[in-house]
Amino acid sequence: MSIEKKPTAPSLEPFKKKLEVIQRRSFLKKSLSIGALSLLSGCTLKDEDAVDKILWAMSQWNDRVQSFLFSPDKLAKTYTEAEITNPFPFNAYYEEIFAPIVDGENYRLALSGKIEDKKSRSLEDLRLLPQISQITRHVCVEGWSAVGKWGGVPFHLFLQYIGADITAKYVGFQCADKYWTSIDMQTALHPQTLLVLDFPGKSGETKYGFPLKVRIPTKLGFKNPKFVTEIFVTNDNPGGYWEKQGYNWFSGS
Ligand SMILES: Nc1nc2c(c(=O)[nH]1)N[C@H]1C(S)=C(S)[C@@H](COP(=O)(O)O)O[C@H]1N2
Ligand SMILES: [Mo]
Repeated sequence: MSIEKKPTAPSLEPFKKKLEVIQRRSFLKKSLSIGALSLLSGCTLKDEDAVDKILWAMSQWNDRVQSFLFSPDKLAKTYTEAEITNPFPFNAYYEEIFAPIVDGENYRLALSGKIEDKKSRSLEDLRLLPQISQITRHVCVEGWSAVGKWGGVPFHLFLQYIGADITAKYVGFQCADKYWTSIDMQTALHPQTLLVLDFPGKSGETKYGFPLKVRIPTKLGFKNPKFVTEIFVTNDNPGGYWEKQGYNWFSGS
């Protein structure tokens, strides 16, 4: 697997249709009356809950279609140092001043689920593994994107190192704030998916996810967990913070 290989198509293209789908869905949610949705779905819907169920079902259909289209060989475009966005934007479901500050010295990454070696790992342990750096574009559904540089351990190597069951369907991430998200195993094994130890911004800046983040350039921004405290491997879809509120789970290529 070559990490250096450059893709032939511009990376934003594959995102565009999916972004439209997500935007259309949030538009639907705001504008469609319960009555109209009842007509569309052919059932009688009485409350907001029922509307959510229909949207959720639509999203799962979408996931199936997208996972069918997913090509494990497709690489996200990489950029040059000169193209890096500076300063890199901060985003979270809260204001910047509330970003958690995790003590790196006492940090231990918890491992659970279908993993052979569940011993928790310190930052020192993780630093012993092979590392690469990568300059890619982060695309947020809120309508902005930015080019950033992240360094760390290729995630497929990490999964191998901890003896993860790669026949399992999902990898989930729990974070130091109340955030969580999850990805399919194929994406977890993608050559550009990175267990991030080196972040954008000035040295000592923690808001971009210190001490651990997972960078997935083939996925939308919200699928890229920051301040990761636990990684788990499972066959039950763990969903996620935004996914639970209706964002499309697959959200990527
Ligand atoms: N722990 C955690 N991870 C998170 C989020 C969050 O609120 N908490 N927000 C997500 C969203 S929506 C985006 S766009 C990116 C923002 O990352 P950045 O601050 O490095 O730009 O983080 C993602 N990962
Ligand atoms: Mo985002």
